[in-house]
Amino acid sequence: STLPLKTLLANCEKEALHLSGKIQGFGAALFIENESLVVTAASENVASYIGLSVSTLIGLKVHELDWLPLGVLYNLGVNPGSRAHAFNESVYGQQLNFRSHRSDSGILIEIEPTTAKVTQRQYLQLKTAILPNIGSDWKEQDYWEQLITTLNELLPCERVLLYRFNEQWSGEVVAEKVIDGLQPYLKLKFPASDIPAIARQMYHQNPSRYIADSGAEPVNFLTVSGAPLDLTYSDLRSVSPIHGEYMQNMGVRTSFSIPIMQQGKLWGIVSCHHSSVTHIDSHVRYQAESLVKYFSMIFSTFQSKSRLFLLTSLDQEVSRLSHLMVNKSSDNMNMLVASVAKAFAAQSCALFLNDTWYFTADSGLDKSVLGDIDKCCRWNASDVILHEQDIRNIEGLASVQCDATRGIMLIRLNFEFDSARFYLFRVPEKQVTHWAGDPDKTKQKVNEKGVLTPRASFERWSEVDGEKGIPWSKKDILLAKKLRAALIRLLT
Ligand code: BLA
Repeated sequence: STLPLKTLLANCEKEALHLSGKIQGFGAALFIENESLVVTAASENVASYIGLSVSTLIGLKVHELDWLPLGVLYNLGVNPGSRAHAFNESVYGQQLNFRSHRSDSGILIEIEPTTAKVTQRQYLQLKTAILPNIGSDWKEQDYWEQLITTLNELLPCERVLLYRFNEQWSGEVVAEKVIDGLQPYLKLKFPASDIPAIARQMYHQNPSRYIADSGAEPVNFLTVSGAPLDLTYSDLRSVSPIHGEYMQNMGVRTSFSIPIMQQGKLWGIVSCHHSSVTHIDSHVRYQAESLVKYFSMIFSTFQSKSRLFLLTSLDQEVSRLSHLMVNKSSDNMNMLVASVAKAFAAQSCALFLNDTWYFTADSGLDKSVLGDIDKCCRWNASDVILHEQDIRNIEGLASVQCDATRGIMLIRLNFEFDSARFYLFRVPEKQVTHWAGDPDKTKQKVNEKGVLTPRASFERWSEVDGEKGIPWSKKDILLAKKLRAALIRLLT
């Protein structure tokens, strides 16, 4: 391609998903305008569900629809995106699920056939299954696996997986149930561009996304004005052609995904796949949504507990380390650098204090290299804590040739006078990332609209990097901040 990668990725973000002007054909929809209480839009297939054609329906007033539960829906539909106003009604002998989504301009009504019934008792069993038994001590992996196992019982899919986002929005499959004969995705990573921000944002508005058939022709949603209706809250919204292609490349015809929110942020998604077209009844979908919401709550409690536990253990660690600083004898300082290196899983540590350097012994740290690094970093205007997996990314240090100092963390204890600072170093280590297909977008094709097309292979593709130190974790950075705060008090 001739377009730069940045432009290609930006083009992926431009697709107005909510203005596709089409729906999926497993249901039908109509729209009643607020001001006039008149039907101003309907999907081309609406007659097959309620016996009225688009041309008959458009222009009708709400009271002329009183033989349908629509009037009721109109009065109830006050809660955008809510499932509270979804219910079944038999029309011409066919059991239909109706749901309404109210917006400022009017009310969107969606209709789809329904057969399945999940009983309260069955649902209670599923809810119980995702909770730890009294007395058991579940780790995060146990919570994840139990959720996926439970959903696998509810949903008629060949694959159910839990996908967790990382900070840069790429993600990893952390739990999976998949039938024999399909390639497992467990532990594989997927690049952020597989779910563009514009698609991730939709999960903040919708409790799930159901794609009934990635190969189906969409159905036109006709409006009086000719302008496409906003389908943000629609469960029937047509599938992005790019994503339809992605699914086909993956061998998936039906997919159903549910967001997992934590503290208002998209933490991950549950994704279910089937290789042939499989209908997932609206009631089963709502139950799955509800179960995942329930899980999100339970898991958020678990995460808070884990975080509290981590903070407490870091405080203990900091108190143990800072105790050595009470008496700044050189014995104590030598002990301190050794203990700090250990606490950070760093191979070496250096401390500059009162015009003196203290080093971890036998750690391969070259004092002249350290001098060069310090000359460059001590005035580096970044935050009080500076860290890199590869020291060569720091301006002025691109040519440092020393394995002992590849990963670096600088903790400035005393920023203003620049008189006290810690350096932590990690050696390069071989790190392997397993991707589902080569994530290098520059190798992918671009379509006629200048939009990147999805990759064709999801085969395990391993990226090996032996040049960097192990990444500095959130826990490392938190420890650095806490240690700094404790030591500063002892310096003044
Ligand atoms: C949507 N991409 C999605 C969705 C998922 C993924 C889950 C939401 C819709 C759904 O549930 O199917 C990706 N699905 C995954 C991943 C796994 C999975 C990572 O099961 C892991 C196992 N996609 C591309 C490129 C573009 C792109 C290059 O690969 C853009 C140029 C776009 N993805 C894209 C779009 C959507 C999407 C536009 C929204 C589709 C829609 O809602 O209609």
